[in-house]
Amino acid sequence: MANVIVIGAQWGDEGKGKITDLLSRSADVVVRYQGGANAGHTVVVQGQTFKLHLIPSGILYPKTQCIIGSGTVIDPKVLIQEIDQLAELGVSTEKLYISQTAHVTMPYHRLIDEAVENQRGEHKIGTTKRGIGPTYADKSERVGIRMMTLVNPDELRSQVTWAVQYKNAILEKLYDLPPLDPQAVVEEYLAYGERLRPHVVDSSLKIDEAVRNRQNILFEGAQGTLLDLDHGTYPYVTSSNPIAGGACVGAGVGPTIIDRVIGVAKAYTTRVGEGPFPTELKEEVGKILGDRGAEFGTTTGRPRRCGWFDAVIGRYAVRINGLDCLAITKLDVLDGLEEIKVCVAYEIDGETCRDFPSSSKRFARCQPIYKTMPGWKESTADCRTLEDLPQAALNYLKFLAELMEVPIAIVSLGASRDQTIIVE
Ligand code: 2SA
Ligand code: MG
Repeated sequence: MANVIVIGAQWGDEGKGKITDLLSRSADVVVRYQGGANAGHTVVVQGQTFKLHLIPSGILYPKTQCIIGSGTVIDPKVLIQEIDQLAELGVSTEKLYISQTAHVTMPYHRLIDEAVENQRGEHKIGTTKRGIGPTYADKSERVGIRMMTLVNPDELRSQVTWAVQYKNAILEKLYDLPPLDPQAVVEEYLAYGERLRPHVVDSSLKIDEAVRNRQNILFEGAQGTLLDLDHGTYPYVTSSNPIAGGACVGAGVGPTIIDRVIGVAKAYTTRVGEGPFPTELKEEVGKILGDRGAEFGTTTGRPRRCGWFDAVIGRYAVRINGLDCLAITKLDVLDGLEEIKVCVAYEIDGETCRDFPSSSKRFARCQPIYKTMPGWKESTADCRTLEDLPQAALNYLKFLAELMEVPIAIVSLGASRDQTIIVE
């Protein structure tokens, strides 16, 4: 398997969880490199369903080391809840490592995230309100608290006391919110530091050890390409770099150790939160996709907006991430549709455009140009090879691969591990 990056090729929720779960089987190390408690994947253990936000699902394999890298932001409260949840199910977190240089989400980050969203009115982003943007903003402003401080009581006391006082002025003056009690925050976070200390390491060094031992490393992206801070639909993006390039920065490795980049895309498109979405279907078919695909956010439970597959953003994801191949998920959700549309280009201001416009304003004016394909009546849920698929489904996949000029390596037809076609 070698060293592989798995990224979302759309707006997140592409089903990366299932694909990384499949690949985790042959991984020695799984690394999260960006994002925080805004991510979410549903995991089924011993028939019990539960949600992970920060810990990679690779934790379910006893031998796999899981690393939460430097480029992530960590809400210690959420992380400890996840560790406790796993312990209740008898899953050990002994091999969970947290980067000492990752930044810590503080109570004021969550408050400010919510307050800014409320103040933005019609300009709101539709964030998950998990404090992600404000935590990354503090990192850039160089007033953030890092994991190495969280686990050092003396440093924590002095830095957190100062930070809470600094933020209190902002909370009161800008957002009309009551101040936080610095002492109470210090006590709360001292306890978190105590719990998490055994997990905190120099993660870049830990990953380097694995590289030198020729172990297989899986870099697991959260969110998706179009939510990338630099290359997504700004300002309707998250505050980190989910794209493949983000893996090197966020994990602390050089690009030369990466062997393969896999993009995960749904057989249609979804988006949660605000922002332009050219192929969005607000009527009947969109509702069918949402119902059949159970399209609700794992973290916030918000209904996801649904639409047809957009090959313009698909090609963009291939370019921005240097994708070697694609995993197409949830093909089964399209079963039974009379016809299926694929956006092959946009019309913008009377012109045809085949490339993703980097201006969100232009993107918002794009009208999809569709190719309509016949659907299939049969259920694909039990197909295990490409030959098992109805001809129309196979044609659909072939057309997507042709448009994006990369091969499709994996097709997923349902949530369970065996509902998968691995293309030889
Ligand atoms: P934030 O909270 O600052 O990162 O939000 C900024 C934008 O990024 C979007 N975003 C996401 N989109 C899809 N899936 C995400 N993860 C959760 C999930 C979302 C949920 O697993 O479904 O449960 O609602 C995710 N995280 C961030 C967000 O919608 C904003 O558009
Ligand atoms: Mg998700």
